[in-house]
Amino acid sequence: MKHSHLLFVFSIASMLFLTSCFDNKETVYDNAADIPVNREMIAELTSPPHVPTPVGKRKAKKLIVKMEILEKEGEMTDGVKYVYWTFGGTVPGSFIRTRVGDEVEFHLQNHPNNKLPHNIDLHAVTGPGGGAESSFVAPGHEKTFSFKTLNPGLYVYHCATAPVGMHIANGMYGLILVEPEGGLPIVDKEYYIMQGDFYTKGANGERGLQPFDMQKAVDEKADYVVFNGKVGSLTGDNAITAKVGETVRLFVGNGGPGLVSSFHVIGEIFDKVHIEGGDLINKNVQTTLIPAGGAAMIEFKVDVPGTFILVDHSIFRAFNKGALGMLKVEGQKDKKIYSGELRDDIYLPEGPGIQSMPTTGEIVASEVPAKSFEEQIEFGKQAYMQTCFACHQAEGQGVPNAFPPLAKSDYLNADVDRAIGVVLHGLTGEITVNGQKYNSVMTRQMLSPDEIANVLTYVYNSWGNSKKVVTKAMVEKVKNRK
Ligand code: HEC
Ligand SMILES: [Cu+2]
Repeated sequence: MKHSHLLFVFSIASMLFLTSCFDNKETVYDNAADIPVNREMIAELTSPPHVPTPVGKRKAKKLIVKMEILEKEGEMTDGVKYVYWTFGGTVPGSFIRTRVGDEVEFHLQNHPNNKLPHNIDLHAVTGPGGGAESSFVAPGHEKTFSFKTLNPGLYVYHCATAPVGMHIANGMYGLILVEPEGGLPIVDKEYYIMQGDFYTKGANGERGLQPFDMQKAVDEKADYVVFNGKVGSLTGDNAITAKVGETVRLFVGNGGPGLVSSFHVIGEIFDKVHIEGGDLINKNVQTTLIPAGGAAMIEFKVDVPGTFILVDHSIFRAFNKGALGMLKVEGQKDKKIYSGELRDDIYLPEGPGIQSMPTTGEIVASEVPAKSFEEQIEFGKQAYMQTCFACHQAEGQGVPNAFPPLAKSDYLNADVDRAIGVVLHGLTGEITVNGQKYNSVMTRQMLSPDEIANVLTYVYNSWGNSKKVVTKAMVEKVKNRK
């Protein structure tokens, strides 16, 4: 009897407990301005390509953001220096993660070593200048203002101090995310990427400290178009990563100042895109347009391993100006989704006659002959970069299973006449280079004897090869041999 009595009391208690839980259930506010904030919290800020912890189910808070402006020298690409103006020391600036209803207390600090005043316009702010009017701050000062996040979405922030274009061009932009009530759906990996265009006095690649070029910026003739402030910020060891089967969310912004981005990931289809960073979701997208001063949230599942290249599909920007990144995916292959190369057959549309690789036909020398060893190397390098490079690669390293290496090639170094013959007549059939078998076709290279001598001298004197000098006479001797 006693037992059942106890059970009864217990069940009443738990019912009361449950009811009180339901009473506490989220009140839905029609107006985000009415969402109450209770506690205070220091915002976690991260530098690209990282993002802070998702808001999840947390309640709206008073969120304290401390952002320090730093003017500092950095590297645009190898040997090219640039003085960046930054929010938080990086381009783009620190990522700010909030939720709807947060009351953001923003502290903008201008480091005393800086030379200029700055301010901040956050597109997530409802108010004059997006905060710019209240945040204009001189070096050695700190300005504070606060705002309530009313609309969920992914927003750009940037400096809006005159000349505005110049402050943005120097790297003063970043992203602030306002998550909806309850947070965005959970994914496995999240990354922060922002495109920007840069204008330098010297042309692309010109070395040294490069000052900002106002005229090029006005003309929108960018020397560099990059992700995350510099060439190579997301390539090689800096690549972002994921594992097969994971879901990835990219927070992609475009700081401009001048160019619109056609954001694309080679070999991946975006399952979902929050267009322009808002609520509207488009599905199954190949390339999404990201306006200057705009953003997009991009989600996809990675199904197969490999290196997926992130580009602005205005493609010269990717391959000539720097707008190229990498997502490296590791895991099991899935032949159902992607087979990989199945076979490589020789395709000769002109008929079998071409297989003999004709050796006749005069080639007119296109250049004055080299007068010295140095000139031979110089001309040879030019010829290499124009013809051989496409297959044998910049450092002569070749491509596994396709193009044999010329760097430290035992095949090359063993027999100079044979190497001359390869360039003169082409090569087909199985060969072994450094222990690896190749069975492919190198077509005859349309070069004059002088050019062949130069290019082979360059190859022999590069990448650990045997330092032979090849002369025009040596090439003619092989050519006239029947
Ligand atoms: C279109 C691609 C292509 C181009 C362009 C090309 N090669 Fe090759 N090369 C090959 C292939 C493929 C082989 C291997 C052929 C085989 O399997 O029989 C090869 C083999 C060679 C070899 C012998 C193997 C070795 O690794 O030592 C030499 C030497 C060579 N190429 C030099 C050159 C030079 C110099 C140029 C530029 C003037 C050049 N090639 C341009 C594709 C190319
Ligand atoms: Cu500024």
